[in-house]
Amino acid sequence: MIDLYYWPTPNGHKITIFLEEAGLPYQIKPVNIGAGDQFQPDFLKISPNNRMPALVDWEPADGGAPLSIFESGAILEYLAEKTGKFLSHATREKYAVLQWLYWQIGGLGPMAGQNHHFSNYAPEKLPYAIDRYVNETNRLYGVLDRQLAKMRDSGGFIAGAYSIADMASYPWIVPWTAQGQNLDDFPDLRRWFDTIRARPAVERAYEIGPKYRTETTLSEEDKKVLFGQTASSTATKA
Ligand SMILES: N[C@@H](CCC(=O)N[C@@H](CS)C(=O)NCC(=O)O)C(=O)O
Repeated sequence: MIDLYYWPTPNGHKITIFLEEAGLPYQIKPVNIGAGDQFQPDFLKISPNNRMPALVDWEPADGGAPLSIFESGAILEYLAEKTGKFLSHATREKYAVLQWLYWQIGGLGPMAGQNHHFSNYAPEKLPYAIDRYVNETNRLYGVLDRQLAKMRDSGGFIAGAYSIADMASYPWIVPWTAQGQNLDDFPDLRRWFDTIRARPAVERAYEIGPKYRTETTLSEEDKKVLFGQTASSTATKA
């Protein structure tokens, strides 16, 4: 059995998509990040960066003691290796996927995340910051669209076959309106997005969120917990 420490955000959805696609049994351990659950000492033992998702596999692939992992990319890679699904063992195919997985983790996620922050949550509307991240998100959408155009006749997904690279990027395209983007400007991204959205496992993954969180925007209390964290403020909470 796998315990998934989860809250319905783009990074959380990545892992429920994988688990639903692979049909692995799992139980959700909700981490209400607006209420500060990510600072609970037991959670910090698993995820020292006070971020979800995190995972504990009670029956790990190596047969050893329970294994905990934080960072969504590492979790996706682990689950893919454990199940033999959505990531090839063959060197070229494997790195075709991993380069795009890391592109999402290091590029699309952080840039779109800052876009959400400055466009939707920052108390001041700072045009320079908003333009910077809306434009960078736009550039990354263009990169992804061109890659998907190349793959149109060889599987249609980011690295050809459906993989953990697609599962990582898809949840960050879902809020495209809030990111100031127009999906219709990116025809291959639109095709890919509609294909993934229609997958039954993805539909199931997105049905989990509202069981834990009905509000889709952050309250003022949530913002106080989430924004302005420093080394000393998070250390005292731990
Ligand atoms: N690079 C991390 C990012 C995880 C992340 O930023 N999680 C956010 C929610 S999407 C979180 O837990 N935030 C809690 C906080 O800011 O204290 C990953 O890919 O797992």
